[in-house]
Amino acid sequence: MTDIRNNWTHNEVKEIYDLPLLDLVNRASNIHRKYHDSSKMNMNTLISVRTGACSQDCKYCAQSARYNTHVKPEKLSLEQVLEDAKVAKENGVKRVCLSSAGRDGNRDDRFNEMAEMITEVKKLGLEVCCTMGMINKDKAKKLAGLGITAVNHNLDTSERHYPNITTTRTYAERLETLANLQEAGISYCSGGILGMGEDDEDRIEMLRTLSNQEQHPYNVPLNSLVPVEGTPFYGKDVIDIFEMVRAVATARILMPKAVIAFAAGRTHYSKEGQALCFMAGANSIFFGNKLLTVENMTVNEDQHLLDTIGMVPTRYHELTTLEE
Ligand code: SAM
Ligand code: DTB
Repeated sequence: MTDIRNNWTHNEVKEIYDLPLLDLVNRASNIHRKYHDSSKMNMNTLISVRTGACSQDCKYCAQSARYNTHVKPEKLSLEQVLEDAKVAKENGVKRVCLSSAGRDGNRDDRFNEMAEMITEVKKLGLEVCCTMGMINKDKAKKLAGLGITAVNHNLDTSERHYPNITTTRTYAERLETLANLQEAGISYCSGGILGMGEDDEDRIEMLRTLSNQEQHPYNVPLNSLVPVEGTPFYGKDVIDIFEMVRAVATARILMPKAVIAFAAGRTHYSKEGQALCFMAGANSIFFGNKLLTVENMTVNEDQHLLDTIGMVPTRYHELTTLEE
C-alpha cells in the first residue's frame, strides 16, 4: 500500500498511535529516512510583526486582550522586520514566519501591511511564511501571487475539544481557511498544541483530520503547551516528552512528505528528549532566542545540539523530500 494517503480511519490511526513507543519510533524513523535527508534540520525563525491586543479568547494565548499577561501590544515597522529577518539569515535560517495577532487576516489594512512585509523580506533571499488568522479565497489567491512559501493556520486540537479552547471561532472556520489555501494552490502549515487537557482520542483525531486533507500540510507544527501566566491554561502540567514523541512519530507516518516541526515548548525538555523527537521524524525547529512572546531554546543551545547530533540546517530552496 502507498505511504501517502488521505483516507485514514480513526482505528487505523489509533493502531499506529498505540504501538509500543520504540516500535512506533522505529516505523516513523524508517519512513522519515525514506522521504527525507535525516541529517537536515529545517530552521525557521518567528518574527512577531503585530503582537497582542487580540480579540480572541484562545485559552492558551499570551496575546489575547482578555487576559493580563506579560505581553504589551506592539507593532513592528517594516524596517524593524527587515532588521530581524537579516539577523535570522545571518544565523543560518532559510525561512522566516511573520506572525500577526488577530482573528481575521482578511482585513485590508492588516493584509496590505503583511503583503508588503512578505514582498520585502523575500527580497533578502529568505523563504517567507505568515500566520495571520482566517484567510478567504480572495486573499488566498493574493498570497499565492506574492510567492509565499506557506501560510500557517493550526487546527490546534480535535473538533470535539475545540470549544474548550476558544469561543471566538469555530473548527469549521479553521478548516475553511485550510480549504481556501489549498484551492489557491498555496502550501500551508497546520498542526496543534499538546497539553491542553485533550486525551489520546483528541490527538488521534487532530492528526487524522490533518492527514486526510486533500493536500497534506507542507509543515505540521506540534507545540507542547507553554503555560503563560495570566492565561486560563496557566498551571496546566507540561506533558511528558514521550507523549510528544508519540505524536511526532504518528504525524510522520501519516504525512510522510511533510516537514514535522517540534515547535513551541522545547525548553520543557532535555536535549535527549528533543533528539528522540528528531529520531521519530521531527525535522524542523524554530530557531531564535524567542518564539513570539515566550523564550525559546537559545541559538547557542540549538547550535550545540545540532552539532552534537550531526544535523545541519537546510539551505534556501533545498528540497527535503527525497521521493515522489
Ligand atoms: N493569529 C493567528 C491565528 O489565529 O491563526 C496566529 C495564531 S498563533 C500565533 C499560532 C499558533 O501558535 C497557535 O495556533 C498555537 O498552535 C501556537 N501557540 C500560541 N500560543 C501557544 C502557547 N502558549 N503554547 C503552545 N503553542 C502556542
Ligand atoms: C506554531 O504552531 N507555533 C508557533 C508558530 N506556529 C506561529 C508559535 C508558537 C508561539 C508560542 C507562544 C508564544 O511565543 O507566545
